[in-house]
Amino acid sequence: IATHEFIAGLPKAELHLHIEGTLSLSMKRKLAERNKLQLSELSFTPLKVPPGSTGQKLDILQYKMFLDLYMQGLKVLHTVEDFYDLAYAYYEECKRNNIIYAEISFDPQPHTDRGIPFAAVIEGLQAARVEAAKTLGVESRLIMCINRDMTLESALQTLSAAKPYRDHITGLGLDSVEDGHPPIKFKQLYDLARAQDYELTAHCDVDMVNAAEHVRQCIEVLGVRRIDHGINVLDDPTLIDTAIERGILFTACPTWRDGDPQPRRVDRIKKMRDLGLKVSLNTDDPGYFASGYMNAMLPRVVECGALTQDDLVAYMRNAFDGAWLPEDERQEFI
Ligand code: ES4
Ligand code: ZN
Repeated sequence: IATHEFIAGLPKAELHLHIEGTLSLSMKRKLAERNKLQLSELSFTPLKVPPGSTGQKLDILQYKMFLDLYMQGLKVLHTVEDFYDLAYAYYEECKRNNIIYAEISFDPQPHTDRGIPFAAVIEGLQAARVEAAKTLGVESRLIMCINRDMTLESALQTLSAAKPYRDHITGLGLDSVEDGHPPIKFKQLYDLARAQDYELTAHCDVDMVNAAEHVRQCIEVLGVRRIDHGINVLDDPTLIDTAIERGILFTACPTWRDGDPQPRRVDRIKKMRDLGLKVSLNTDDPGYFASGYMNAMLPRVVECGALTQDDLVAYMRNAFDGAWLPEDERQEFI
């Protein structure tokens, strides 16, 4: 069976997806217009990688440029309805991509910092989540991500703001600019969240300074069960053993940007799996990356030789295994 059809027909789970990273240019325009926002204040620039950029230093610079663009873009989001529309558009993509289960990250701080109430963010996302389950049959959970380049105090305030909505939020994560913001900075936050029974994950983005040390801190200091990206676990053999022992799931993202010659990170993702680490495949920020949604991204990952159809099934099984679902509900998906 041809790759595209096989992938389209495969029931999928996505565990690493930033809802603000699904903002398409057309959605940005629609929301900017609805909220009567000055187009000039906001960025409508598509993400494009300059030719010939492969060095690690350059990539860190480009990663910051991407996050700037992402932080500019999310300023179109103001009302409950905006968050609803954004999330519901992703759920429709789930339906089209045969994603039957999704764990969706959102970043409260860049919204609350602009004066948007926490309530507007979570109420819009939660309403879309309920409607998508009912109308589209797409099940999902929410992950609240803390921006690690902001202060611990801001993170703790955000956890407090989430308290009235505890039932709507399944997990806690850590994202945004990693340089100079090691996981250990948030030990107190993770201890509090664990006491409140949140599921725990954190980004360890690819090729940051001290990336393997960050993976170690996530596992040993923050006590996460999953790591978003975390590919630099490969740099440290004892860490590989620890991750395998604890059954850590790595939510990898073989995405590419406009200008990248091929899917990024595929060789290392494959190596992780060959070593016996648990890995799943995800689209991260499909509104910004040229790789787009699952049914567009996965065929190219197969075509570049990194994995077979059987591998794909195994990766998807890892995703369902690592999903934050009660066992009885998990069984319905397998
Ligand atoms: C992100 Cl690719 C990536 N890395 C870190 N933080 C993020 N937030 C949204 N996308
Ligand atoms: Zn991410």
